[in-house]
Amino acid sequence: MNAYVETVLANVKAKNPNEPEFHQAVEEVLESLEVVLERHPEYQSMKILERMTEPERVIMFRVPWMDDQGEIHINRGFRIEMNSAIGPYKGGLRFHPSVTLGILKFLAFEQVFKNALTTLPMGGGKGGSDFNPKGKSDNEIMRFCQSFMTELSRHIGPNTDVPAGDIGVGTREIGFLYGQYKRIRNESTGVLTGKGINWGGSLIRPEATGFGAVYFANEMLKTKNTSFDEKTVLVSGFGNVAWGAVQKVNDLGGKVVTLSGPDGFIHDPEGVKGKKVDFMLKLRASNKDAVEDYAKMFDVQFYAGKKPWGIKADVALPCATENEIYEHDAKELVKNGCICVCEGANMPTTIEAYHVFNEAKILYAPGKASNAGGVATSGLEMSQNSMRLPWPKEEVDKRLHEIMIRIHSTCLTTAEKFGTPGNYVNGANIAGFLKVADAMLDQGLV
Ligand code: NDP
Ligand code: 2IT
Repeated sequence: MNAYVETVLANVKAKNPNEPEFHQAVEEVLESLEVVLERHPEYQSMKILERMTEPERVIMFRVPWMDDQGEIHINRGFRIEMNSAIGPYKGGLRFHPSVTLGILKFLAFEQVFKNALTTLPMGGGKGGSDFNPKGKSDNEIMRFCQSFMTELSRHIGPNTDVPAGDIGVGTREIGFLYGQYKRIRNESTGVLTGKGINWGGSLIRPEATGFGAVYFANEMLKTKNTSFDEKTVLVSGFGNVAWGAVQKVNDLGGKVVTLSGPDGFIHDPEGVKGKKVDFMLKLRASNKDAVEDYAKMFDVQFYAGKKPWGIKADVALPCATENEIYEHDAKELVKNGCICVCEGANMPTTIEAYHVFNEAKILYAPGKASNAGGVATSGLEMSQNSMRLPWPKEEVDKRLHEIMIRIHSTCLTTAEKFGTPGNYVNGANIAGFLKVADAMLDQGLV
């Protein structure tokens, strides 16, 4: 690492103790930027890295709510408004007991580069709460969402900050949040994305992250003159992103043989198709936090406490959460002949595991490029809301597909231009960085 990058990283670690995921995300980006900084000393003299690693604003708040038995609970709510150089803060809300300030800062940091890659005018943000939806009733979830939005509403707006879903936040939660925002502000502005179709949502948004990741992976496979046809595919997670990815792999002739949850993974050699795909929605809505029910329902093998990376396959699509592919998993995937790893989740691969893929020269795409289809379609939802005109499904899907193809080629041309052809990590980090950094330079000391 060059001395400037090392100093910036050391300062980030010192100023943000106990935030290992944030350190990891920053390190991965900075690793890619050394060659950019050599060619463009102005980014160093203008302290762009120091600015980008400091959120524009962090909001932390109390979320009191009452359960069905009348007991009071207090959770912590957050919104990280990371960077607004190219548009309003944009990014999801995560409700999961593992949520901390550091996790949301890593996600907000990634979101800045991802949103820049979409080519749409969106800055980066992220928020959420350590609230655990597991085992909660619909009424409890509603009361929590209403309390959360009562505070958040004063900080967001269609031209300021536009939240959406992430882990634990789907259309049901967005509905409760949106309803409360409307009551407080008396405005029907599309201030959240991922809304229901009848109240301002966009067709294809629920599927978009998974569809987009598979469109991206398909472009990667094309560079090796191959396709999804007859490929065996490992998917992790069983949530929104995994569900979209499974559908699109099936459309393109591939076969998904695994799904996973916090409890373990299922192996379905016949493929997750037809009514099994619909069953994924039931699993997600059950608030049970487990994938084992799939194995019971369809009589397939369940591996408790394990991840799916040891199963032989051609393609891996990690779609659950961060840091789920470690160095030994990466070695296993390579050993078993996997030719392409394309991230649906945010930062599922550790830096050491990424180095394994890089050395083995297999296709590997980081989430900030390959899962950008979700937020891109959120951007398209914002456009439709502003026009007050919904687009048909085909129109949204076509735009999503075009955006993913464009992100893919931007990654490859940028990687090539900066001396590491075929390296999607460098391509994504550098292209996203240049757009945001130049916007910041244009706007003075911001
Ligand atoms: P969902 O809540 O729909 O699904 C998340 C999945 O990951 C579930 O299977 C969930 O199980 C599992 N999971 C969550 N936390 C853990 C954990 N600590 N250990 C193991 N498994 C876990 O979320 P999404 O599908 O929306 O999100 C999945 C990933 O994709 C995340 O990394 C998210 O940041 C990313 N992403 C999401 C986008 C979107 O539009 N929704 C866009 C781009 C990226 P359970 O919830 O039952 O614990
Ligand atoms: O990580 C992500 O890109 C998301 N959770 C989607 C964000 C959005 O604003 O649609």
